[in-house]
Amino acid sequence: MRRVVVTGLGAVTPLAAGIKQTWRRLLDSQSGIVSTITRGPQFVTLPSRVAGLVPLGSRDDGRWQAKDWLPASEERQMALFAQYAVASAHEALQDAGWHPTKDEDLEMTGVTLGSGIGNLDEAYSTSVAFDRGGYRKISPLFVPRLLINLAAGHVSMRYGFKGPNHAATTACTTGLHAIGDASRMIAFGDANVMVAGGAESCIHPLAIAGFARARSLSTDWNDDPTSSSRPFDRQRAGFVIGEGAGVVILEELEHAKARGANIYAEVKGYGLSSDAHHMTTPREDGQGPYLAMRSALRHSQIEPRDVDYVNAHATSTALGDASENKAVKRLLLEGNGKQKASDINISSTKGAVGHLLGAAGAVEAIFTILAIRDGIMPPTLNLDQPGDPSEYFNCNYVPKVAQEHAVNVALTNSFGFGGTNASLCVAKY
Ligand SMILES: *[C@@H]1O[C@H](CO)[C@@H](O)[C@H](O)[C@H]1NC(C)=O
Ligand SMILES: CC(=O)N[C@H]1CO[C@H](CO)[C@@H](O)[C@@H]1O
Repeated sequence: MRRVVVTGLGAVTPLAAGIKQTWRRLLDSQSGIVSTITRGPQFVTLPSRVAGLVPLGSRDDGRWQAKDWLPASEERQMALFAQYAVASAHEALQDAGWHPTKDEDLEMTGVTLGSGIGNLDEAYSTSVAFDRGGYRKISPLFVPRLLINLAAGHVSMRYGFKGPNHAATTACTTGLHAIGDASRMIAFGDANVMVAGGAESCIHPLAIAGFARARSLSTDWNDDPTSSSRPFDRQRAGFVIGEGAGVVILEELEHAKARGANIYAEVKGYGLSSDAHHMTTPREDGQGPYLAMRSALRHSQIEPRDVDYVNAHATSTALGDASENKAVKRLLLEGNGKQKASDINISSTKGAVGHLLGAAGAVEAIFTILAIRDGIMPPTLNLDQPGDPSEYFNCNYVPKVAQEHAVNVALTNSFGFGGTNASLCVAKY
């Protein structure tokens, strides 16, 4: 079996544009959640008025302005989610030092980069323009800016990568599916190097209205944005929508060693499952997440007791966090697992960045990889008091402050609407 390692990281998140600043701010317990009411009159009318927004400004300050990352011509052609993806891919490729020019290298380098929602802004504004002005109002760039797989397309065009080009779209599992699938493509021999991740930017009143109607969003903390995303906390009351992108460079182990690449971690296993239950609500017993994690560990040939850290999907919803908690405890305590719940170390970084939907799995995989590299577990912000006793939140959730602890093996989870669940197992190489 060909082994797969991680050799580069890149991200744009509500904490910063760039992974170094994002990680530093996360470990400093800072929050990227802000109020949306300055973004326009429609935002003010919505029940949820908080979001994880990518901070605007110059790249030197860890902030986002497209011109620091892309030429103006490309910026015009691309949706914002694709811009975040291309910027993150650029950062990750630089980090990996992978700049191939030979045909055989270009043919063995591929891209899997998805998004959950895509360019809602464009669909909305073009619909309105078409309704008012008809055919002459439609931009020739409408379709290229709309399509979800164009983020992957732009990355391959920019660098000439001729290997697999793929875009998963599995709601909030997208980013993790992209990385897991890419690791399989390398293991199977379709590519030696894969640029893999997810991107999202749909902080549009229509998206917020839709998620609010589905009763998924936090509405209780509009006046106190940094407190609004509170995974596992007793007062959690819905997720906070966020935007950004995460991209990792995955590489076949011998290929990475031969070129002396810096190896962050190894992808050991990947599990996928489905709830087969309901469109938006999880099964209470956490059957879906349990199956995904169990299969990730089985592929990894790693015992539950050897898992040092879990980066939870936990989005700060009442049902979702409780069902994942149940699943994690069931898996890690069963058989020859850990002795007791308090031996389980698990945190949700969504307290700091909110829920990045299609980008969440990729950004959180990066946090998990950095936890392994640095021997530090990122905190769950706003965890004042774990949920009520009947929820049995009795693990170590790394409340509020990062904890230093060697992490050799970690799981990172992502679950999406439609009942799709995935888990990735990464380990120190
Ligand atoms: C959980 O983390 C703490 C440090 O915060 C550490 O003392 C403990 O050993 C960890 N538990 C496991 C099972 O790794
Ligand atoms: C049991 C469970 O949580 N499964 C879920 C997988 O992911 C989504 C979102 O949390 C749910 O809709 C599924 O039911």
